[in-house]
Amino acid sequence: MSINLRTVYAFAREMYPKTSKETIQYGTAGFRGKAEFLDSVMFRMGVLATLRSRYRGGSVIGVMITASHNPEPDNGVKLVDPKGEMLEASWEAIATDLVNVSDQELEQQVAKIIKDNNIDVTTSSQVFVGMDNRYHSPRLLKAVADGVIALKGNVKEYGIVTTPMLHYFVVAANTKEAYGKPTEEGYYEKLIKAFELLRNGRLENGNYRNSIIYDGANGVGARKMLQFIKRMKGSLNVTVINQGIGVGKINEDCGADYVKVQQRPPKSMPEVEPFTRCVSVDGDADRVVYFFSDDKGEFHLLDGDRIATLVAGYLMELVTQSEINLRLGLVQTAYANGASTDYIVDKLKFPVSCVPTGVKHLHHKALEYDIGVYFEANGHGTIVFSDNAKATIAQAAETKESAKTLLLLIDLINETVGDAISDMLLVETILNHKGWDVQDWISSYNDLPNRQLKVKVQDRNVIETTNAERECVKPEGLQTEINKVVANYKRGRSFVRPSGTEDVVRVYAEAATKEDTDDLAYEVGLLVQKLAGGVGPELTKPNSAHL
Ligand code: 16G
Ligand code: MG
Repeated sequence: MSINLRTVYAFAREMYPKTSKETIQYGTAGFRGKAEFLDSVMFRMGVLATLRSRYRGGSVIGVMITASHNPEPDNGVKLVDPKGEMLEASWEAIATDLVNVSDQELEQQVAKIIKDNNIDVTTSSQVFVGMDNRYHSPRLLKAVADGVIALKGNVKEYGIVTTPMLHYFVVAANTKEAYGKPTEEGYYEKLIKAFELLRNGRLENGNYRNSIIYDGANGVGARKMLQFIKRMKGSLNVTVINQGIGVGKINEDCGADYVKVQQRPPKSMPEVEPFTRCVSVDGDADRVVYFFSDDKGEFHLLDGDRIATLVAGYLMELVTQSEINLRLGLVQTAYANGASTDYIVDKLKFPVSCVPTGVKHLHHKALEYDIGVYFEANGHGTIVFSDNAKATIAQAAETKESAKTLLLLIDLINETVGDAISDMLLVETILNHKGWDVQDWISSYNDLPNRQLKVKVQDRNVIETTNAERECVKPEGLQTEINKVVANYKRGRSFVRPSGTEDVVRVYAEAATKEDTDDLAYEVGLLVQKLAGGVGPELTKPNSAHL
């Protein structure tokens, strides 16, 4: 096969010219921005994925077109490496250079990547592409596919799928189906089979009721849940709201991000009995949070930290009962509620580590354990099992029921990346086994009130952090000022970091009371405005009482 790099340039100039002069930054999870500026980015990512596939000996590379929890006009691209991880960090810089060169420099830049990485362009390559249900996604998908074709690569289009489904397809194909069949049906089959075996015909147990309200964020997670329901034979009664079919914009006033950040139910929430279990996923269904309202109408959130502690506690029980010796660990980020960390360290005696925001960091760290549980507070997470763990559990399963359960859990969990639907089925399984309702679950510890704010600044990159984002080293003096403010609040904790997905600085605060938390967040927000070049309107003080 001979490759003519002129084709790349010709395609780019004719069909995907670079229209934006602004430098595009590789964010927390790939490139994201207004859809109208992304055609050239997508085409180039098709090119890059093909090169990456050849670099990795022809393994499948995934490209997912989605802007996750962002509003509808945005879109974005996430690249998936052969084992299901996010694109290797050293290639982020390669990707950034490639999207930022002019059309005229493109051919030369591609040649440089080939040379620098010793890529044999005559070998075969395979790229899987999926997209969310934004109206501009099909156009962008075509751009990715053309990028692959420009380099004579093979492309397989999966159409509308969740991000975790695409990760699953990539891993399934690269493991020669040892992980499952790389088809949509294969994915449903694997999860539903494990889920139903884990239910073992017992649909209700103790306080656990077998029905749930599911907020699909008007995104792809809604459509796929409807597919699950068709195939589940009543093992779980799911009512899907915010289906995104006909009415409702993706993530608008609904979905996991809205529920978590606003700390309230989606706007379209129907009237339900107090303590009804509700679940929200985000626009591409890789995050999940639970919530309910009590008999006084008060809202309660069960976020990623709650899921992490529930899962970690349960896995620990099963491992202990199975009398096997495995290293368990939980990975969190600075956003983890202080109360959850205390609970897991003091009560569950589970080792915890803290890493910077973004799945790539959590996933990587979790791989250091035999059973690595990782969750972000925003509901993004999963569990990874080492080969040693899988072999040990399989052996114990010959004699121990608890180990058999563990084996089925491994099948239910999408190890390749956080998967809202798989995580939800996992939580449902644990609650069912324990006979718990939401009240039992939430009573394990009390969350510290917390608040997040966004601050607009001239250039968010003036903020630099260390110590897993818990400390800010630049601009100089900001951390010292934050420390002074934090010291005035009981159980106060606050940190600031530049967002990797939006042009803002994020402020996180927690403290003993809601009022204190709001005050602390506001004070720190003002410090950021003052010391990091704030722009835009003066920050307004949050007020929980009015939420
Ligand atoms: C992305 C990340 C998510 C992280 C979020 C933070 C992946 C697949 N997703 O959605 O893990 O929590 O960004 O956004 O890594 P931020 O940088 O804007 O706060
Ligand atoms: Mg997402």
